[in-house]
Amino acid sequence: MITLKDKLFQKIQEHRPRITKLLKNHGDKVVDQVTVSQVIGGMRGVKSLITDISYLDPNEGIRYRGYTLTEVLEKLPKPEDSEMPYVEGLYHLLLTGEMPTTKEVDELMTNFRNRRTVPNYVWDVIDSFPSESHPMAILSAAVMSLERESHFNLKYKKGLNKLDYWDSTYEDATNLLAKLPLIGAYIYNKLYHPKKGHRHPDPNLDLGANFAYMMGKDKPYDDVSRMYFILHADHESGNVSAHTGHLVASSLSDVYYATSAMINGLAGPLHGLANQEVLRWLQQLRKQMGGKLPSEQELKDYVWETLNNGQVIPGYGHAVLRKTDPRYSVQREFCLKHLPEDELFKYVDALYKVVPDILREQGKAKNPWPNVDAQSGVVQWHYGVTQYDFYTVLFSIGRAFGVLSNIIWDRALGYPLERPKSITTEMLEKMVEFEKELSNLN
Ligand code: NMX
Ligand code: MLT
Repeated sequence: MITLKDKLFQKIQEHRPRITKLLKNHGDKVVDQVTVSQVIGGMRGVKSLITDISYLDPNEGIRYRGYTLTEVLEKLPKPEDSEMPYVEGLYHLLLTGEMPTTKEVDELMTNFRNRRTVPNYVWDVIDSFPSESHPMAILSAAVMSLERESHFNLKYKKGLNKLDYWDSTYEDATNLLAKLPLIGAYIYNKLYHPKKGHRHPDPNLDLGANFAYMMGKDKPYDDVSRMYFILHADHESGNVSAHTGHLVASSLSDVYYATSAMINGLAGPLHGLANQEVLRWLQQLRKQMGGKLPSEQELKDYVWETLNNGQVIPGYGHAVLRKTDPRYSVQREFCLKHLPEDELFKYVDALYKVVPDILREQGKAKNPWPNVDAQSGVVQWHYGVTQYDFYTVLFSIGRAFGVLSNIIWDRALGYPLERPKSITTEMLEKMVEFEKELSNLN
């Protein structure tokens, strides 16, 4: 049977001439122009990265390899009696652009199981952290400690042909992806259930179900995990975590360095940590309400109070999206089906009705609609994962699938070291002065 790696190699060979041709025949073609606002404003919207793993349309939301999230969730093979597909199948889709067959997913599950043993020194690293440490700091360090396992590094030192970089990168990436859920569950148990101890993985379970098992959660938490990892897997290449992973790997740092860096980027409240912030903000409101559901006016007052204090509304707004994030909608549908009476879900739903109008009225945010983080914590909370500091660890496990798929392809296509050019404020000032003088002359 043809393995995922064989199929990936076929795809790589098919793709390489496309990049060579673009560079050779059209290398000087202008793709985009850059304005002063973009130079100062975080390069927003500048088309200067390439990825084939996913694409984010501002109005439609994310597509993985051309498929909408609804299609991904419908078409990927699922375990029996489950609503959500195998995460292993997503990896196949992201890497090859093809929906896997059930047989291919079975093969990949075995492949993942064979790679998931975590060396004991990683548990020691995690155990050595004080219990007040943030789980994202622990996760980043745990991934970093695994760096000594890198095949890429070993081979590079021995002398590696550039055309073969992708191969050992694939090995490193797949090893890390198989281990990450175990590391996440270990951090959870260590920080929040130290007396229960750590469960060993169940060899019969797929990645999502095993994660639920190791977290000590019953059904449907397996589906929640699969849904969570799949929804967070990729958001094209410009977001902080994906971009950081790509940037670090572009210097040929191995995937352990790159993944640890991407985790660090995700740990900021404007990015992945927003899911934690949403829950913190909701709990504050809940406390203020003394247990009763807020009226529409009370909700509006709370939102305005946050804005008037110079803070952002967590879970709302986006650098690219201009509509409700489809990742929000998928989770909302899940909540409507499984937890329509959940108190926090009611809060979130009520906020959906008031926040966009308020943000529009305030007139600052370009996108007044909710993003993925507005819903995700509520689902976790409902199934007993109430330690919201942990939510971004879940985001990281999912995001690693997209970031690592990208890094494998970066290496396969020989993309170079990333090194944009910076200029000084004085240079910008001189540039605009010159433009002014020119227009005065005309
Ligand atoms: N609440 C209040 N103000 C906002 C919000 C919001 N949710 N979103 C944007 N703004 C403000 C923003 O702070 C900026 O203000 P100022 O001019 O004073 O600097 C202004 O609106 C213009 O910002 P935008 O161009 O609309 O947004 P930008 O692309 O700079 O930032 C986010 C995007 C996502 C960082 C921003 O919308 C935000 O801070 N949202 C809340 C945090 C959040 O939910 N982050 C998670 C994003 C998804 N993810 O998982 O990464
Ligand atoms: C993401 O999933 O990375 C976020 O929505 C942020 C982004 O795309 O900029």
